[in-house]
Amino acid sequence: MEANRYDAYREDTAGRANVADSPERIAYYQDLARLETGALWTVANKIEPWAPRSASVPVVWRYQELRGHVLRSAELVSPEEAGRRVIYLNNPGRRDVAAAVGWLYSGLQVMRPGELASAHKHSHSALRFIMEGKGAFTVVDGHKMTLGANDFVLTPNGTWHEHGVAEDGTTCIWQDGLDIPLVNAFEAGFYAVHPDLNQTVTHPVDDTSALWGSAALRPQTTGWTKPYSPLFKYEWEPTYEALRRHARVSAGSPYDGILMEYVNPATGGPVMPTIGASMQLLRPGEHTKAHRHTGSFLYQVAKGSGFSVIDGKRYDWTERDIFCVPSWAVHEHANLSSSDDACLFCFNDLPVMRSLALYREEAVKDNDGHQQLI
Ligand code: 1HN
Repeated sequence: MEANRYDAYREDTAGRANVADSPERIAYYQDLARLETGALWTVANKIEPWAPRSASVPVVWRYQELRGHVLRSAELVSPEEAGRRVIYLNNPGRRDVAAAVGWLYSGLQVMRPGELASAHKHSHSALRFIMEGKGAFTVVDGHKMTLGANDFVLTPNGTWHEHGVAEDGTTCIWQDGLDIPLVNAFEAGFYAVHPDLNQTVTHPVDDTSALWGSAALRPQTTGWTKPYSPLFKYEWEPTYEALRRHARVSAGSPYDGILMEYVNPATGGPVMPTIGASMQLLRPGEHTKAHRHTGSFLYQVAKGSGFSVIDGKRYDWTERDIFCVPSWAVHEHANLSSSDDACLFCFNDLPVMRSLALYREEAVKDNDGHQQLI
């Protein structure tokens, strides 16, 4: 790892709290505790670490292990009973707040043909990434979006949203991603059920793609001022095509391969104020160099198979698996196929890290930029 002044003094207590206990001091701490106070030097080294120490651990949620259980939920409970029929991902280090990684929540939601979940809104921002099935749709503030595999759809903070699957569709499974732990940590969560339980579709189906979906052209007349992307749906085909076209003329990043962020077409900024998302293409045989940065990242394998090395440990993945990279964990990704691309969908809290000036990044310099396996 690159020499880092935040790491370099890790073993050194000079300049940091180093106060030995004595009977007199312990009695003093007890006096303070009775007054709901404490001496900073007893906790300073813990509450101000040299560098981020994530409570989240790297995890791979394997789709082949989970899929049957997700489908079984559709036999056990109805959308009417459950509100949303979701199996959520529980990071072993963050069970207290139902987080998949850091301050991000995620789950797998299933709906059968003809089912419709009621409309609600909340101050949590949400997204879906479609895993399988035909005929799924989401309605966001009266805009209906039809959804297929690898499509990505937003239900931003404060928008009415509901989901369903057409009568002639098939059972659909998608990944939900929300900022629930973050918003709840800020104690800013609100939730409301739609007064009519379901919305009226007030716009032509898939109109946001027609209005906003021309990648390099921004429409003049829409007057969009909300803090999230007006393009609620990002389809797989143009996303994959954009990555492949980019790869033809660019080497991309040594750390990420070809990575493109989904953007708000009105601003060029992230899709939502608290959650960013990207799709990344690893060329056949590509193995990226290792780096680490702040922010929490949840990946879904949209295509192909490979592995990631996270804090020195190898995690293999294949299509539809979900895995996380906690803040400041060193990571590198590899595409195991010598003939086909691998694509990783990712959502993250980068907009929060960046807007609060907390983003920091560094590369692994030794060992030719790769981690030694432990
Ligand atoms: C939500 O609105 C959905 O709309 C799914 O499908 C999962 C988990 C917590 C809070 C809101 C959805 C959710 C959620």
